[in-house]
Amino acid sequence: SPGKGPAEVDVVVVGAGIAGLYALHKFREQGLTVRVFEVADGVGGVWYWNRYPGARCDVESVDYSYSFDEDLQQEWNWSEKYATQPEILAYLEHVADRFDLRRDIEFGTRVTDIVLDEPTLRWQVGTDTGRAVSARFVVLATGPLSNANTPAIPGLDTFAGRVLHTSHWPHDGVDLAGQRVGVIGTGSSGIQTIPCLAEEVARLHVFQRTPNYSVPAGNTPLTEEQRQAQKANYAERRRLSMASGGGSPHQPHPKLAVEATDEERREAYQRRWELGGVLFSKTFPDQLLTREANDTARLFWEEKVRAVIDDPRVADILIPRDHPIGTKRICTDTNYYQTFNRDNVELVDLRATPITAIDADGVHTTETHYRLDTLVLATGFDAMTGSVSRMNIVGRGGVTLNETWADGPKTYLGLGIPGFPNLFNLTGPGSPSVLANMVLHSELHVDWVAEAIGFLDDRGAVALEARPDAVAAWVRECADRAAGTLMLEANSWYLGANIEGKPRVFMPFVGGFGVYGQIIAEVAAAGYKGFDVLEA
Ligand code: NA7
Repeated sequence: SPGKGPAEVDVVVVGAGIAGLYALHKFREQGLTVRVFEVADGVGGVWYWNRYPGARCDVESVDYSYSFDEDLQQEWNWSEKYATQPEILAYLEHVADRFDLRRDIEFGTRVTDIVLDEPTLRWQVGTDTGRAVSARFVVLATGPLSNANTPAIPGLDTFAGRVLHTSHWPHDGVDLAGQRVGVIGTGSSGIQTIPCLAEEVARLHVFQRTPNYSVPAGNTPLTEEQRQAQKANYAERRRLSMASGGGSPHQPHPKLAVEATDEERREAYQRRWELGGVLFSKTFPDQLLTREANDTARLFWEEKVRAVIDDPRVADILIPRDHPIGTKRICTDTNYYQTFNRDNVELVDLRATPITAIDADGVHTTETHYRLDTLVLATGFDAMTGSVSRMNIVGRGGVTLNETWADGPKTYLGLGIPGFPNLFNLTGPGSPSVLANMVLHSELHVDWVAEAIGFLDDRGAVALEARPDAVAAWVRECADRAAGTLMLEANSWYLGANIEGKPRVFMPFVGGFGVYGQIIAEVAAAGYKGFDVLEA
């Protein structure tokens, strides 16, 4: 509330999700004063908000967990291979308690303004509760997938039933038994929730605009024996993850897909299929590099999926044709395609019959009116820049970050922006971001920022500020690396393509998590090459 808490700190952290919690812990251990502002009433970030039925992580729980504390990783017991949202939230609450984090977090508080005081190079941080704090450093831990996208469908606000967004699911749950329910959206969230909703509701209409590739998650409970084996091997598992393409320890096949024999390919895809989940898109190292390699994976996938869908016409609608497999994040599911064999589920192909409007009773397409009691929006996020762009961030000369990024986000290493000294954006554009394991990525970024602050303090310097030439070179490098892959062939949210009017820029660094970690470590070791070190 206004007036409470310190008026000056070393670091303000925005957001108490995975990155923000670790940032608070790390900086505090370093002897810095830290204040965290969080909109929600609790910790957890996306795992606080995304409570829809079936919400689960698509990275294995043993990997999608903090590595910074050996006792924590040895003592926490994950119950399943892929943890559910409630379990991940319980874990993050445990971390908050264990490291006594809550005393420096102000909940229910949205940061609205972050304004540079040029003479002192301090940041003035303002919030919607009236609390204001001045800080030397600002760390944005607002998350790349946190700003919900609600489609502008005419009449949406006239619908008489309940409208639920997957990322703002009611905390006390919803009873949908006996209802006619519509789901708009078939990305990861839709694909996870549709099989669960189908079992609960009387009738489910799935409104699909673009089909996605989904692979069975292969989720299973973990036995005590499996947990012990994982824990015994944790150090090696982490080492491999930190050096890997995406932050998990699994290695791609030693051959290229185009070099392997038919039999080797089938075997490799089959093994990954059985392993389950997103790693299918990384079976071979060239799978996202050439169409020829990609097609081998796509055709294997299509055969598997067609085999479980009863009606071939329904299968035709569910199979993507617009993009190579893996160029949008692969979805992972439990019985998604089988759900369309149920009598109470109907797939509506919005490519053939687009939605024209919503009225009090339901959804109109060009062909039919669907009467609904509840409408579920699984329509995703204004990804990577959405949450940052909602804050009024003002740097040198009164120039805002939104003005600076009007043609798309431009950074040095994802971590530095000229005109915005000592402002660090975690896991955002210009870093591997959503292409990597977000927990290890958050740790990598927080550790880098902590070391940078230590570097400044050791030499009595005031600030780090990225140089424009370094930004230009990094932006070019990111674009060149993306252009060398198939990633530009999909209208994905990596490119901002899901939000009308958003500049089309491929935002993540595609060169791999391990490679990126090396690059930012080398920059630090070279005395923050590409940054100006500003002395008092
Ligand atoms: P996504 O992956 O962005 O999926 C959103 C879905 O909503 C997608 O199928 C969209 O179709 C659909 N959508 C969005 N707007 C509309 C309108 N106006 N009409 C019909 N359909 C629409 O979000 P998720 O939440 O599923 O997943 C995001 C990430 O979170 C995921 O990759 C994981 O990493 C975690 P479209 O493809 O645009 O035609």
